Amino acid sequence: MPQRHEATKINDWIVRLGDRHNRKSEVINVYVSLFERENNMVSKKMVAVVMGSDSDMGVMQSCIDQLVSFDIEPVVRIISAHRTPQIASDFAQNAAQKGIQVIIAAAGMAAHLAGALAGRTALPIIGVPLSSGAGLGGVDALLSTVQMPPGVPVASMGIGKAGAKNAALFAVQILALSDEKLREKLAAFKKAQAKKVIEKDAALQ
Ligand code: RP5
Repeated sequence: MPQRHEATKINDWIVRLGDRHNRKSEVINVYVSLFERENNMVSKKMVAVVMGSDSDMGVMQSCIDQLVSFDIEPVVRIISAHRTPQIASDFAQNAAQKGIQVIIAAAGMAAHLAGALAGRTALPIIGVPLSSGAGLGGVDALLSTVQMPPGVPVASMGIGKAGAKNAALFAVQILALSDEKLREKLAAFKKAQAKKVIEKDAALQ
């Protein structure tokens, strides 16, 4: 049975090939997903974490770390709905064909990234509103992310680090619907989390 890194290399190669032959990659990606599932592997590229600026990385690292703790290595991109709108549009339009199943989009200030991506793909978009130094403490980004018009949903998390971590967990929950290994990891995560609270309570008694 091939090791995980070998399968990842094969997957990368197929995606590169797929870029050249467009729709063929959709079919190939289905086979890669089945192969990975058969071998209890989590695909490297099932989740994308996109942020509006490198200044968002300080907070979004916690999202990436949370995904990695579930053995999901996300595609990480800096893409701005305002500064690089064409790249944002191309990214959203090509994401599904590259095997991405969930997109986490984080931005501060007038945060249009999650909504702009949602307008260009049917993949589930999880929005993370961020607080930027020049903004209104993140409320500006929260309202921009959460108030989507009917027909173009974005699952908005809370502001900042808590929202970033929850975005990762929400992505895991979506993927876990069709992945038994992830379901087991989620159950273990919840159990460990509960244990910590119980221990803290016990320490006070
Ligand atoms: C948003 O504007 C970014 O997501 C970031 O939170 C904020 C400020 O960006 P920089 O000026 O730091 O690049 O688009």
